[in-house]
Amino acid sequence: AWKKFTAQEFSTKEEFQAEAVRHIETTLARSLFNCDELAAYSGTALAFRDRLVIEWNKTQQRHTFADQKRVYYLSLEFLMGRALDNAMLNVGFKNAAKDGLSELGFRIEDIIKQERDAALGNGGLGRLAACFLDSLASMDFPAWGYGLRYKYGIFKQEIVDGYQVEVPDYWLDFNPWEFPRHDITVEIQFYGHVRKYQDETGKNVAVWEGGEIVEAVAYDVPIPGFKTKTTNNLRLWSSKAASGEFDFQKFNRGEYESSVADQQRAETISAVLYPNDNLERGKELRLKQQYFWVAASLFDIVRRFKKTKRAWAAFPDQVAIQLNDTHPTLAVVELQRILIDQEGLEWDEAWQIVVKTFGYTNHTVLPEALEKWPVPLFQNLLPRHLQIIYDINLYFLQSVERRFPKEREMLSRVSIIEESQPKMVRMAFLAIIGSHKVNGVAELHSDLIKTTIFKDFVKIYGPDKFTNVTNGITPRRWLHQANPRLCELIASKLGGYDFLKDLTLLGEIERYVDDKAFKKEWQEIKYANKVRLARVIKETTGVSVNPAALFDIQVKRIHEYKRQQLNIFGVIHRYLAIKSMTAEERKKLAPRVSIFGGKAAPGYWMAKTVIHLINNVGAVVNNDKDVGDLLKVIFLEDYNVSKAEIICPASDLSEHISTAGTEASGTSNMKFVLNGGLIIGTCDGANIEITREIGESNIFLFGNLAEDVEELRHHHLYGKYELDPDLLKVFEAIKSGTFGDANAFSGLVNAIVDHGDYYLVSDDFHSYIQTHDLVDEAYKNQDEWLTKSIQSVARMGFFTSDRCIQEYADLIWNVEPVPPKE
Ligand code: 26V
Repeated sequence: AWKKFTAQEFSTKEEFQAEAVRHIETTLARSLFNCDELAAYSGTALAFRDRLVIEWNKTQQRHTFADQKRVYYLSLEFLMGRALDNAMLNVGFKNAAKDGLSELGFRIEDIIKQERDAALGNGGLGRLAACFLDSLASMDFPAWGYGLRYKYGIFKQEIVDGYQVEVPDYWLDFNPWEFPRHDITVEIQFYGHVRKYQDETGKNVAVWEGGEIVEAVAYDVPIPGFKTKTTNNLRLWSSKAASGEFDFQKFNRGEYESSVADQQRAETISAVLYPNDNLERGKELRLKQQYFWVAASLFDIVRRFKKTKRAWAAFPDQVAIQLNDTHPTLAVVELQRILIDQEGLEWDEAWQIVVKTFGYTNHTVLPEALEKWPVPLFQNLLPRHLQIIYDINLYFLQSVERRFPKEREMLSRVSIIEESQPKMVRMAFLAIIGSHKVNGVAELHSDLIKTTIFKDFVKIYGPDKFTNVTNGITPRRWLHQANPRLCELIASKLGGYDFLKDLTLLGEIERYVDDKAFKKEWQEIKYANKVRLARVIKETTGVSVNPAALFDIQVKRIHEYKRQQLNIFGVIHRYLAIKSMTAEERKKLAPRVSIFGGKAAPGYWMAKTVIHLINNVGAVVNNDKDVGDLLKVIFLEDYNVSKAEIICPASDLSEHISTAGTEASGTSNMKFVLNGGLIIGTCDGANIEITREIGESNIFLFGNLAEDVEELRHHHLYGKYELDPDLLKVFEAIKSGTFGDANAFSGLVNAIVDHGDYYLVSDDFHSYIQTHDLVDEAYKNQDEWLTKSIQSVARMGFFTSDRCIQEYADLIWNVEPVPPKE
């Protein structure tokens, strides 16, 4: 019999040191005499990893025995950031590590910084998936994430002479958080053809033959819950050449070069994350990534289900699959294919199972972001799937025709196949038809999809198929980890850290809005967080900023709809105003630091121009003696999750200023408010619900409403309209070369002047400037500002991702937690 083995469970600093040192000396084969920060990181990570792995194994065993319904979250992006601090805080014993490291001559903050970000995502959508994993584990749900193990995550951004330069992010050098499962592989087929025939019983049979095979290898990442032993699994698939006989034959024929080339081609599938956020380009490799990942994941899920030896009809009682946007929509087709082609189910029986299994979350209404694939490309890469899509479409359109015989024009509008040249497969429609629930990510957004892009489907299916789950964020990373001092202050008043598991408990701190000592400490913590950010700004840009100035921050992907251009035009307006002031007038002004950060998609010229302009404005303003501390303009390079952890706690004001109706939710708005920052924003996405929760007096709203956007756009194109005079002055300054070569920015200006100002920058400019003046006034009264800050934090309970996950569990998945027996 095997001896029961227990890994060393440290709880004191000495025990931690023993474990870390053992790993440094044996696992890493390094001598303690040349133990640098990277080695200390590795030893620390491995010591905590051991603890994680034990609970991870137990959790998986427990979930298997419990034999309850599991959730599978399919996402092409998981923007995880660093894992060590999260592991230490979720598992506990961070203090043991801190003291242990300190004795060895290291500061824990420096050690944590050694880790590379796991940046397998573009922005909000990928970070949401990461927050959801944290909540699922913290709430004891039996849940797995499925994604792709990109060799290169989102590129690193460097700023050279004011321009964005992209550098590859090779992050896998040393990654202690992943476990390769070389025994868990799936063969994935591409290309080939379909042979159809009738078998001896007269049944129609389709066989997908030929083509090529690529192998998927599983890499598992443990996801620890907070204050629970539940440790869930994130399974990422990596591609490699199939190790079957095929390439051996080639090899034996002496085709060494081409067999190596085949291998390279196979590995290309999981090589790189597509860096476009909200732009679909219809590249074959992207469709290959999608099918590769979906087919491997479904094979895995089906294999697990089959071990329970249940009838197929029970599949939706055991399995809930959530589609994070349309990227995994092929899963709908793949499950239908498995059921009818491989398991021999009848079409209708199979289709019922499919629809009960899937839920689809929409994350955007921008038309250029909606996925469509050319039929010829599909036909070539996935011939059997295209046939099944045609059948799904046929049965769907037949039912629509029966129910709405008088509305024949509706058929072409709702068809999965767009009758264009070439024909296109509309993935969102396929996702709706293949799911039992469709949700948007904030109230306005969920209403908009029902009245615009999916209007016909609401008529067809009724309103109950469509629902809303407003996004949320995990307070573990975005408060506990990012802002330990604020967290500690709150815990001291609430008598512990329970609020990190039930964020509505934050409401209790509102009792302290008039407590002078509390307020003072609140203010000091914000100041300290600003000092911390100012240090990063100095180190990375060389610019000194005054931590007493108002920190005004906009960090997110650069996109025209998010309107960083509105922000920088506003900054220029402020600069021009300062220049024209007398010394007396300047004295009355509140000093400001305008901070920007975010990546532009490499092919998105307009977004790159915005970055260029911000940097050029900074170069002028930051060196203007007339301006001094009154205004500084900073572009922080390479905005990512770990930078966000420093930035969010350091804002006085953050900007969420998208054209109304374009930002599905936004989630950084929640991170900033949770850390005591106020918001300037439009009536868009989750800003609306944030306002409802924290109160109108605690937010600076401005601009046109979503309901007015269509008419304004029409007016720009066909009516007579004049641009905002203050904005025109800003354009004059740009055109006169104040911020360098005017030609460089003519496209940006002309989009507004000549091309209809699609994002309504001019329409909102006046209201934006006026609202910033209100901000200045409000900031002068620090006591009231602090009241707003405290009240806002107290009322943010709704925006925990735990609440979202509970809503998904109740409304969409119908799953229960499987808590550990203590
Ligand atoms: C993503 C990609 C990735 C690369 C290839 C092409 C492509 C095309 C479309 C998309 C969809 C992006 C949708 C998205 O990121 N939406 C964001 O989702 C956040 C979480 O729900 C939400 O907070 C943001 O408002 C929304 O923009």
